[in-house]
Amino acid sequence: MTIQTVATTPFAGQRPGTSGLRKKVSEFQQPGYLENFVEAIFLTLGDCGGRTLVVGGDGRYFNRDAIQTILRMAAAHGVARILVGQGGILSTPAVSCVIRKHAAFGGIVLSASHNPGGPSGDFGIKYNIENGGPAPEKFTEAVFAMTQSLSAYRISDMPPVNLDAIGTYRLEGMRVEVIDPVADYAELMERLFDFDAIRALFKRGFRMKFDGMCAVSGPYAKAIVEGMLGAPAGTVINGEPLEDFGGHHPDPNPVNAAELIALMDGRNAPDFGAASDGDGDRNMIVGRGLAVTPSDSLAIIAANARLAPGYAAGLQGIARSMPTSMAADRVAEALGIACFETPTGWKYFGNLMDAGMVTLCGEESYGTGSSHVREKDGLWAVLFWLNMLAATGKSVEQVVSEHWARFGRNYYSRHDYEAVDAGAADAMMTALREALPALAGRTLGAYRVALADDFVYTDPVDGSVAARQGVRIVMSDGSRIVFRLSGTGTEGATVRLYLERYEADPARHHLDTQQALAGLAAIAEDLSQLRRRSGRQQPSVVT
Ligand code: G16
Repeated sequence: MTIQTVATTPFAGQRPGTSGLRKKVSEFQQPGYLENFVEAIFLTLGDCGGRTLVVGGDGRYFNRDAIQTILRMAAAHGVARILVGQGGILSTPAVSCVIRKHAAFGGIVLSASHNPGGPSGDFGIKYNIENGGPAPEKFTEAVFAMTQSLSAYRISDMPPVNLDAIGTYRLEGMRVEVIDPVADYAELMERLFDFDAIRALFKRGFRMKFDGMCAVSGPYAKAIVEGMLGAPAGTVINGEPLEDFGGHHPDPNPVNAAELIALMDGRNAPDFGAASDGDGDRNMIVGRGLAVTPSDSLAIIAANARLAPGYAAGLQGIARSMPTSMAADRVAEALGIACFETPTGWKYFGNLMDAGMVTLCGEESYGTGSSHVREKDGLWAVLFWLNMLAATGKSVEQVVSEHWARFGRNYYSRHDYEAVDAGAADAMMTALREALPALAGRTLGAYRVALADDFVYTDPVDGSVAARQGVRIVMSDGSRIVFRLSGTGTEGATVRLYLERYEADPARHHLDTQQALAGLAAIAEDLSQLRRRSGRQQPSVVT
């Protein structure tokens, strides 16, 4: 075995987005494309001698090939020990858990999350730092800069490692440990939640369906929900990770998890439904005939946190991304704790959690999590809900209605316009930004604008500033319209329009969401001319 230095030239467009580098598989398959990005990570990390790294992915097409390449490059860069999930599988929260538990230096996560997989789908790669969370922008920008000046990468010619057999291998002086992808994570979950109470719930005949969407969370849900918690076999559906996710779009929202929604809307629906995404960090919570919005889920978990043993001491604080509804803010106020508003991207929560300023974090994009790891965590959220239902004996619908009755309801919806011409999307954002200074104080429909700006975040821990994080128009009653461009799409631009309206009166808590938000949607269209500019008469996806 020898270590080779291979000449290369930079590829354009290797700047990581909201969550790592996500591109079409075909782009990643170009000779040197993955290698260049991985080389840039290693060069940014510096001396890797004696270090431990974690590697795993969501099992999508190209996962195994990418892992073998990364192992050969890690060996060439002097990494001492590398932990790999069996079959190349590790959910994103499990990577975070393993990094923390084994005091690794960091980890490489291979996933394009909720984006479709397969040869014509997407692939992705990101680096997580030693706290288990996504690398901050300072690091990702350094990696990008490095990709633009590379002239060579280093790689060993060692043979492929057998990823399917748990065990330890030695290659080029590097120790490769193929580990059980579920064990460390399951042990952590058992410490956080009241497994006895959940077991008793299932014993009483409680019925649940967990949709693994043919992605990574199937094995975790089977081991924990069916295995450790005693839910009947068949509780987990679409539980085998497939390289193309069975052709599905593994994004747990009511549109993409239509099979689960139909089950939960049907006669004889189970008591509880849940789904997770490609890499296991997103979640959707569903009651009978009711999909809980992620923003509500965060607020409800926060309000009931003490029911779970791992959170019995209370919360330090809550953080949500800017476009996420303000439902959690009301809970934070009632609990007398801080609520932070950050840009979109889980990486922005890391500092707050490390500093002990927040315990719970959540995003409108079906992401919820806590400081138990430094990623959002789909199955964790599902277990939190199970714990809550077991402890209260209430149904999902009851929990949600009672929450609205106590705190009021934040009607909320996101309209996505996908694969829009990038120039048209940029022009729309530029026009909106230019219109902002004249908006404050104006009356728009039934609303008066209290604040109109392009969100700027100053991290309270390290003072770093993230500007241009989304145009927001906040009305005097707290209703909001937010526009931003997605940082995770791989085709053209995805325009996201977020709408939110607060309703205190319980008599008006059961309106149709889109109707409740129609006035704000009309204002948003007037301001942005989104339909004309995008050439679309309606959004591609409404959640
Ligand atoms: C990633 C980020 C999330 C973000 C989401 C959507 O999630 O980790 O913080 O909310 O993308 O981002 P955007 O609106 O820019 O597309 P995931 O699950 O894709 O890793």
